[in-house]
Amino acid sequence: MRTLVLGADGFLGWPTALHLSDVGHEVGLCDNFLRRRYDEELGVESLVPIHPMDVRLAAWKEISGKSLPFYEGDLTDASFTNAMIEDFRPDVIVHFAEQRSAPYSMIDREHAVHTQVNNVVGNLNLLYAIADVDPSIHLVKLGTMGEYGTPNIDIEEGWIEIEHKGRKDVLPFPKQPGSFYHLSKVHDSHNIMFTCRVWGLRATDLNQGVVYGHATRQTALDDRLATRFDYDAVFGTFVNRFAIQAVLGHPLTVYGTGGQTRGLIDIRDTVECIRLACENPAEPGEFRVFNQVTESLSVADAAKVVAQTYPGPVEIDYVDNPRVELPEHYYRVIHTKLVDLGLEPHLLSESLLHSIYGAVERYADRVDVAAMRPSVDWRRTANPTRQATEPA
Ligand code: NAD
Ligand code: USQ
Repeated sequence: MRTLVLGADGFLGWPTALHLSDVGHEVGLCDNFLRRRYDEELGVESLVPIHPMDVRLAAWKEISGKSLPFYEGDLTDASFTNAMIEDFRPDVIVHFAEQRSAPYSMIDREHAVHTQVNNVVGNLNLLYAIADVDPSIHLVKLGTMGEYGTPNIDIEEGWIEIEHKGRKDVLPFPKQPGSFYHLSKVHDSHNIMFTCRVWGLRATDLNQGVVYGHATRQTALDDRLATRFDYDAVFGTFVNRFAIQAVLGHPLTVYGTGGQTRGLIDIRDTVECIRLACENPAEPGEFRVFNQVTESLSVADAAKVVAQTYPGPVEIDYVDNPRVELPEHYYRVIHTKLVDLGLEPHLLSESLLHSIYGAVERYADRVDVAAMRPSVDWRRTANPTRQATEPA
């Protein structure tokens, strides 16, 4: 199977490319290194040192004997996107290549516009390129559980049967996203669904929960194969951040009461879910949705799991929530489709001990404590003197 991984220099794209290569896919990679530029903009770095792409690829060649072609370019450049797909001729495209931080998208107008243009235009160019070059290519697209928000009913896998005024239909599950980033994913989902319905494309939208963990079987083989480990207040996600705070002996920063619940998934399960989606493709014309989570926990309960599993003392701090989100709510996610395909999930308590604390202890001296302080507020106050600026 020829598999093109877009966003292959990122936290998830790199380990996924290695995992698929390891199990026998002929893998091609694409990235424009935008994520590395966000680090420069924000003045932060991955906790675990990451190597340049040429070093990563040379290390994988040395270890596995496999050469992976790399396409450097930007999906918002339509001619680059078309040419890459024409050249690589994939059976399946795994699309990770987006701006993925909710706080980054909420910094100001400039960052909201950048997020939506980068994500929505890149994805739209990709849909056109697939339709132009080979409509039978299966698109595996990373969506997010945050597209659904936190409704007071069970969250189905993409579709819900509704009875209204005596008539029934199966319709897309309602979306109530919580940031301009999450909104960009909803826009993507609509564009993909439309092209499946109208052009007959085939796609799997993976509504993934918050990913935690760091090492996969392949990235653990050599330091040069390590993937990034973000912990700052803009790109870091809460479980990995809590693990760092525990190791450093700093209080875990639970926002608000911590009653907000999220779907979670271990990075080792992410790479396996992608394999399962690729190897069991959607039918032509089908827009398929999987909820890619393995368990749901409130933020406060996740902090308790960290406190229980870390061998040292752990303090929990309840800080003002900089986000606008429901503090307490019902949350039940249906997530059976990937398990039906064979996924055997890891659970958070076991994962923390497996790899996260070890990685943090090894690189604890690289932590910039100030970078973990919440810096982006969701609320907006009127300011008629504010000047619009253009993206750099
Ligand atoms: P990441 O930022 O580490 O990786 C994304 C990669 O895409 C980066 O290397 C970046 O340079 C590249 N990229 C961005 N825009 C591009 C463009 N226009 N052209 C080419 N390359 C581009 O993010 P990640 O954590 O690996 O997440 C990957 C995907 O999974 C994202 O779409 C994200 O929304 C989704 N997701 C992530 C999580 C999570 O917890 N990390 C959870 C759910 C969904
Ligand atoms: N939170 C804390 N303390 C912290 C950081 C976050 O309590 O120090 C809380 C937030 O208020 C939020 C929850 O933890 O309720 C999750 O926040 P997060 O920063 O860990 O993750 P989030 O912004 O939701 O985004 C991440 C990824 C994104 C992906 C999403 C999946 O960055 O790419 O789409 O997880 S989901 O949340 O299911 O939408």
